Amino acid sequence: MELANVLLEKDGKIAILTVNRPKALNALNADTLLDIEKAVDAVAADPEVSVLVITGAGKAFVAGADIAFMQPLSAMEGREFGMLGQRVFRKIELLEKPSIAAVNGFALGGGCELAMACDFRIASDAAKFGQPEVGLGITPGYGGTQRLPRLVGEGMAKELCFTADIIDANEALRIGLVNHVVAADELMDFVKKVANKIASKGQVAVRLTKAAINEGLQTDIDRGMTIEAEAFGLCFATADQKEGMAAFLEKRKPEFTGK
Ligand code: DAK
Repeated sequence: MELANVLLEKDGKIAILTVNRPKALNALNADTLLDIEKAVDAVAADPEVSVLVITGAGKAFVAGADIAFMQPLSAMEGREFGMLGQRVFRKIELLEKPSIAAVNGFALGGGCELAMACDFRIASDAAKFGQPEVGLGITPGYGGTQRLPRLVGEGMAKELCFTADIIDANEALRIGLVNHVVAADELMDFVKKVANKIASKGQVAVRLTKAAINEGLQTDIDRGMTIEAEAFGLCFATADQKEGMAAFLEKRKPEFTGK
């Protein structure tokens, strides 16, 4: 697959999507968003891939939506650009495989929002996060007003969005925006270790767990418990459940097939 603004590589069961416009700090224009979408579609359709990792080329993860691209847009074009980004980010969020953002540098505006569309984030110690939109006279538009408060709480999200402050990786760790901070030259190895650990488990169970958490967060606890019970029940129709429990009882490692 030929993609001009994105690299897509496979390393065993992991797909690594690298946003690759380093001269513009990987800023997202429409073509880049469309390339990300094609790459995510390819990952969704590839039975050999269990985990998606998203990172950026050079010193940025993604420095936001492309300001030069957006500046001349009409209201209707702006709406279309907004809907494109929301569609791509939602596709990542709903992907039936876990996704990890390997945040190697600036994750600002749409870049922070792209990282938040992933299931969780692991940052290098060089990473920086922020929602600088109000400084440009716009609101966060790719989920910043929705995903950030769900992740870090209302007050912290409001402060970050209202002030447009840029925070470093350790502050992002402190407020729960990222799960780990590692040295820059160890980032990809660390992320791959976590991804491989996930890939070694029963993939139907991982997928159902992701869906249950995502759906449960949008609903009340009673409905959430029903979603959980349905997911749990469904596992008993899988070969992975038979294998996982048999392997435990036989004191051996399970050999999951994802079926
Ligand atoms: N867009 C376009 N170009 C960018 C860019 C961006 N977001 N960020 C950096 N670049 C370009 C710079 O213009 C520069 O290009 P040249 O001058 O070399 O041609 C090159 O990348 C290198 O950047 P700097 O020279 O500025 O590098 P520094 O290390 O000095 O500074 C920085 C790094 C990340 C602090 C700085 O580049 C910066 O502040 N960048 C802008 C960050 C920003 O404000 N990002 C948020 C963008 S707003 C919507 C939904 C979502 C959105 C919009 C609409 N709808 C629903 C409609 C999202 C909005 C955003 O993300």
